[in-house]
Amino acid sequence: MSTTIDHLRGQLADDLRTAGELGDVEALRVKYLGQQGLITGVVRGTDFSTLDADARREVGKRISGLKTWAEAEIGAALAEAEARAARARRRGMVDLTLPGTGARPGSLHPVTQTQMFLEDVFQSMGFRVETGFEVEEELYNFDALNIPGDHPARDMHDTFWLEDGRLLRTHTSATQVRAMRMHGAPLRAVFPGRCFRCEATDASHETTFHQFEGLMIDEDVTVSTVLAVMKALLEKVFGREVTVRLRPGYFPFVEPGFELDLQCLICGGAGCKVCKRTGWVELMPCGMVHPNVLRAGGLDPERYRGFAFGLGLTRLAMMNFSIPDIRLLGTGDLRLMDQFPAVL
Ligand code: FA5
Repeated sequence: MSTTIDHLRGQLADDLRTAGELGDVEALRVKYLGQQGLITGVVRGTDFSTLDADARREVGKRISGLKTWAEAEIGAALAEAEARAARARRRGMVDLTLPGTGARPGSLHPVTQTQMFLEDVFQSMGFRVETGFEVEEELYNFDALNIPGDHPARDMHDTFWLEDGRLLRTHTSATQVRAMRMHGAPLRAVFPGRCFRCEATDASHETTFHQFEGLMIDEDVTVSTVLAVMKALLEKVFGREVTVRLRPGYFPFVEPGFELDLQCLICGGAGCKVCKRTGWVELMPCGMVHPNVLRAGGLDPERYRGFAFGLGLTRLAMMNFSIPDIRLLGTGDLRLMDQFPAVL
C-alpha cells in the first residue's frame, strides 16, 4: 500500500510539472481525483476489513494525506495556470485553439447610402462632387452669400463660433462661392456634407446634420428646367412617384427663392411627429443664385445665371428608410444600423 501511495504521489508530481495549460491541469484533476480517478480508486480499492486496528488507522491516515496533498497541489496548479492565461490575454496573445467569434459584416449608414446614391445620380449628369470645409470662414458661410453681419437671416443659423473667429458651417451653401472662385463658369457641382447648428433638438432637428447642396451655373439656366430635374431626382431616390409642393421661400443668396416640400412618406400625409402633423416635410429650399453671390464668386451676373438647392440629406434618408426620429441616426447603435444592410 505504501508503495502505491508513494508511487501515485511521485507520478502526480511529475505530471504537474509538464502540465502548462489550464486544460492540462484540469485533465489531471479528473485523472487523479475524478469519480474514476487513480486516488479515488485507491480509496475504493482498499479492503480495510483485512487489516487490524492499527494498520487501518495508519493506511487511512496515509490515503487521506495523499488525497489532501493532491487536492492542494492540483488546486495551486489550477490557480497558477489561470493567472498565466489571464496574463497572456492581457498581453494580447491569442489562443489559436479557441473557436473563432465569427466576422460581423458591416453596413453603410443610411445617410451615407443616400449620399452615395445622390452623388452617382449627379455625377452621371456631369456634376462634380466637392465636400468643402466643416470649419469655415465667416466670409463664405455668410458675407459672400449676401448675408452681412447685421442681416437678420443670421439669426436663423444658430452658429457655433470658434475662438479664432471661424465657425462650424451652418449650411453647405458655404461651398458655393469657393467653388465659383475655383472653377469659374459654366459650373455644375454638388456639395454633400455635415452642417452644425446650435439649436434645440426634436424628431426632425439635430445639432449635427447633413445637407446636399447643388449648384448649376450657365448662360441659359432657368427655374423650370431645374425643377423638372429635382422632381425626377426625388422619384429616382424613392423609386416611386412622390408628391412635392413649391412655396415661395426667402434666402438672401437666391432671388427668387422657393421651398420644395415633400409629402411625408412616414405617415403618407396624414400627419405625424416627423412632419409636425402637417403632412409635409420641408426638404429642399432652392432658387436662382443672387447676382451679388455670382459677383462674389467672380462671375458676371449679366452673362451667367445660376440655380442652387440645399437638400436636407438627413431628412431625405429618414424618409427613404422610414426612420421616425433624426436623433436615432447619430447614436451609432448597431441594432439600428443592422437594419440597413447595404454592405461595405
Ligand atoms: C439652408 O440651409 C440653405 N442654405 C438652403 C439653400 C441652398 C437655399 C441653396 C437656397 C439655395 P435651411 O436652413 O432651410 O436652408 O436648411 C436646408 C435644409 O436642411 C432644411 O430644409 C432641412 O431639410 C435641413 N435642416 C436644416 N436644419 C436642420 C436641422 N437642425 N436638423 C436636420 N436637418 C436640418
